[in-house]
Order: sequence, then structure tokens, then C-alpha cells
Amino acid sequence: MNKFCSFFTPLKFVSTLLAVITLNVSALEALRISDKILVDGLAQEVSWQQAKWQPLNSLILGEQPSADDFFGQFKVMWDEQLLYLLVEITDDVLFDQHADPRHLYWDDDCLEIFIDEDASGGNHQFNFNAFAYHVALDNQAVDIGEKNADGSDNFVLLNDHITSVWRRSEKSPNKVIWEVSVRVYDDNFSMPLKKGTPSQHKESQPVNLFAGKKLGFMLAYCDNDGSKEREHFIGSIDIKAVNGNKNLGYITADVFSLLTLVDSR
Ligand SMILES: [Ca+2]
Ligand SMILES: [Ca+2]
Ligand SMILES: [Ca+2]
Ligand SMILES: [Ca+2]
Repeated sequence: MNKFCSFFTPLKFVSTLLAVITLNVSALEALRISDKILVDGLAQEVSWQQAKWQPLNSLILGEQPSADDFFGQFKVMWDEQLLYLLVEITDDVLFDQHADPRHLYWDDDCLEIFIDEDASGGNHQFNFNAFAYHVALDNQAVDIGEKNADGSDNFVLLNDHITSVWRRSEKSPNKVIWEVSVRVYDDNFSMPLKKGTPSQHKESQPVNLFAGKKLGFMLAYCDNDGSKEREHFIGSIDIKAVNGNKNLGYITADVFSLLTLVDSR
């Protein structure tokens, strides 16, 4: 047996092939936009025609919904300042049971955008190593910040990071067309201080984006049609369960996809 054959044993070949397939499944590319994107819930831009639809169909919690209960797909693009998302959603009932945008927001219908600016992976539950923006039906964005001084959870509105507009398509079956732009912040982000607080603290600025940049990314939708708790939670990637649990994205960025920014072809 020559060196080549001894290295590529059938088992190694199969495991290498599986690793390549796994990488492809969890890797996404975003094309640079070619015209200005107006975030208005109308997918009229030429850029959106150039991007490919990506599935939003991996069950994280609950039972797999039928196509009229929930169906979603999305496109992702970028320019130097922003990431852009176009999400097309079928949801039979739009439901916002909690008026307070920071209270049990995951049990209302919401779009969830996960961003890990440097694709570092790792825990982000109570820090800004990565973000899990829950964009509600009122277009406000909420995530978990650093814990309060008394140890309680601190749900924070990060509306400066997200511009979100959705509207029904005028064409039957009148899907929800959700258009979003995201300012990308790195792990140095800290919450703005209250006005009048004397401090050297500088307000955090979003990073610039460029071709070749890699980010951790995942998209999900919390679907509730009238229950106390969300009925389905569906994401853009099939998360490997740990102890039977796939709902790991709000805790660790390890489960996100790798999103590479590329120039238009
Ligand atoms: Ca638009
Ligand atoms: Ca539904
Ligand atoms: Ca990070
Ligand atoms: Ca719903």
C-alpha cells in the first residue's frame, strides 16, 4: 500500500467527506448590495433579486409546524455599514400578548437575529460577546444584557442596532415581508449611560463591514398563535441537541452558522 492509500483509508475518506458536508450546511454567504436598500417591507430593490433564498425551517422547540402555520425563508446581504435581511413569512395568526416589549418577548411572535461579530463562538447569555435580537411585531429589538446589580435578569432594548419594517404582501397569500437592517457591534459594546451621568465612557460604535469578513449568524422565528407560551421556534440551522435540547442559541454562539461577506459577482 503506498502512502496515499494508507492515508486515505475508506473510514478517513468518509469522515472527511462528512466534515466537508457539515461545514457546507452551516456556512452561508452574503452578497454585497448593488443598489440602495430602503427598509420599508417592500422587496423592490434590484439587490434582493440577486440574493438567494435560504431556508428557515429547522425546528428548535415544539412540533414541526404545517406550511400554513409557519413557513419562512430569508435573504441576507451587506454593505460597509449594515447587514440587510429580507424575510418572507407565512404565519396563520400574528400574536402579541405581552404589551411590555421586555416581558416574555420570546412568547410573542418575533423574528430573532443572532450575530457574533467576530465569529468567536462562546457564551453570550449575559454579555455582548454575541447578540440575540428579538425583533417584535412592533419592530422593537430586545436582548439580555449584563445582569442587574441584584443578580436579576436585565432585558434591554437595543433599538439603535436594528431598523425593522414589515408589511403584508399585496399579492395573495399576503405573506409577511420583513425587511431589516442591522448595525453590527463587536464584543466591546456596552449599554449607553443615562443622560447626565459624568463619565469618560464613550458611546459604542458599530463596526465597518468588508468583503471576506466572517461573522457568526443565525436567524429564527418564535411562532405563537394564541397559547401562553410559543408553539414553535424555528431556525436557519439544524442545531445538534445537547441532552435533547436544541434551544441553545440564546446562550452560546457556538451553534451559529459562519456567514462570509462577499462582493457581488
Ligand atoms: Ca425595500
Ligand atoms: Ca402560526
Ligand atoms: Ca464574539
Ligand atoms: Ca404566530
